[in-house]
Amino acid sequence: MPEPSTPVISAEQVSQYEADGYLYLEDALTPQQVSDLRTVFDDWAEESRSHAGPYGETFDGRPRFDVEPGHTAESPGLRRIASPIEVSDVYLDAMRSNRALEAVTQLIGPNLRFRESKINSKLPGTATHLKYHQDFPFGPLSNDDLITVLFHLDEVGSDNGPLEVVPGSHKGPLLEHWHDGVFTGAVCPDIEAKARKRAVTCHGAVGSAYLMDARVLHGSAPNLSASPRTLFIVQYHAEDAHPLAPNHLPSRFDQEVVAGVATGRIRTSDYEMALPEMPTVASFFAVQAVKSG
Ligand SMILES: O=C(O)CCC(=O)C(=O)O
Repeated sequence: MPEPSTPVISAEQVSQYEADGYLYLEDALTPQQVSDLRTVFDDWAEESRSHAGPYGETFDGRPRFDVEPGHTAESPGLRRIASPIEVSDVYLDAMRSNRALEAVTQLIGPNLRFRESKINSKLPGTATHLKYHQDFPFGPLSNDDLITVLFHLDEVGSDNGPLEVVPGSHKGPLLEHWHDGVFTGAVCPDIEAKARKRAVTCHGAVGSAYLMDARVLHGSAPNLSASPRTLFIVQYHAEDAHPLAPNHLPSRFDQEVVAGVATGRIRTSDYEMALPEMPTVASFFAVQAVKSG
């Protein structure tokens, strides 16, 4: 790891993050990390061929490996791996040590905790997409210094289902993710339609990452190409932000201090929102599909 005196991001990049709510970081992972992470993922994708539906088990008893409807041995649709750090030391080590984590210390302070991790995979020809949402309403904390880091394990272009973000939306309100008494995990269609007009697509090289404020409105389209799109996604938050709702991607590493020290303090920020609902299915891909049509 570079010395603290060697900042990973410049003052301009910090200002850009504050204005837009997200930042692109090259070389967030080393080539060796990418290669190791990919090898483990490819084995999991291969293994998924022998399962007809979601399988494996997480900390809270839900399936760890989620496959999309239509998944078959011939045409596998592995779309989500919950908490891969619990079943792979390669993923655990990458969560604990990467350049994006150092950049996060520059953005929200030196003391950080880990919150959750997952892999979102869009294999070629799969239909899974993500409706627009903010991450914070899924897992409120006492303050909103929560950053989602999306690591690219594949090159991401405009047609393999890139992340779409709405610049500046982190400065707007926390939006409603409950509709007609149901936690859909998505904003309402009207808000999504307007947001899409302002959204930018997040392309990137293998090993790069996007750092995204958890209040940023975002989603992503299906993969229409012959190239996979695999993201390793990790959330880090300020050490003095304490959870106010159960973690929907729980793991035994939840709340691990991954940078700096434990201060024993609580800091609050001023916001109001509805409590989220814990999913009973394998992932929020399924929640969004079932509950918002
Ligand atoms: O996979 C993606 O493109 C977006 C990830 C995301 O927004 C999520 O999983 O909450």
